[in-house]
Amino acid sequence: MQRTLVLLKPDCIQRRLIGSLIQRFEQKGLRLVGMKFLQPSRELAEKHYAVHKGKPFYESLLTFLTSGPAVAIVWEGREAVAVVREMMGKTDGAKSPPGTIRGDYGISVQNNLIHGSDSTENAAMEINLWFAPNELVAYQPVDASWIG
Ligand code: DAT
Ligand code: MG
Repeated sequence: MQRTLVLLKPDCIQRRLIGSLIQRFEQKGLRLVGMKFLQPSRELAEKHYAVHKGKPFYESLLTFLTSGPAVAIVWEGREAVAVVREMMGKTDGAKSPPGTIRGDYGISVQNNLIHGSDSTENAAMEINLWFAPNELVAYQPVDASWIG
């Protein structure tokens, strides 16, 4: 079973899309392991997007991620990293096909509603960055044998 980190970014919260996005992942069969609503600090945003430091959009990206509250979620499931990335669509909302989250709700590159880890290694790092171990809840879903 894989775990992945999802962030519902400040535009998602301001546009009141939290429930719509969470519903998609629930319905897909991913199981909720951790969830928190928080105001990301500059320090946390810098660590989260360290890989993009030096790029032209870096400063603007940090300003955006710290511009308001966000929701951090850990989802678990079979192939969770790839499943979430597929459901998100492409980075640019304008190029994301209908049916994907960014394709259905956005047209911006930067304000693209959601972050999802892009590898199992980065997922582990990002989960560790946004959550303390005791904020992740292990349990046995009663429908596990049906969901796969
Ligand atoms: P993704 O979020 O699809 O994994 P990424 O990791 O390459 O994309 O970039 C992180 C975020 O940075 C992305 O969600 C939006 C922003 N970003 C990426 N490329 C950009 C660009 N060319 N101009 C403005 N913002 C950009
Ligand atoms: Mg990325």
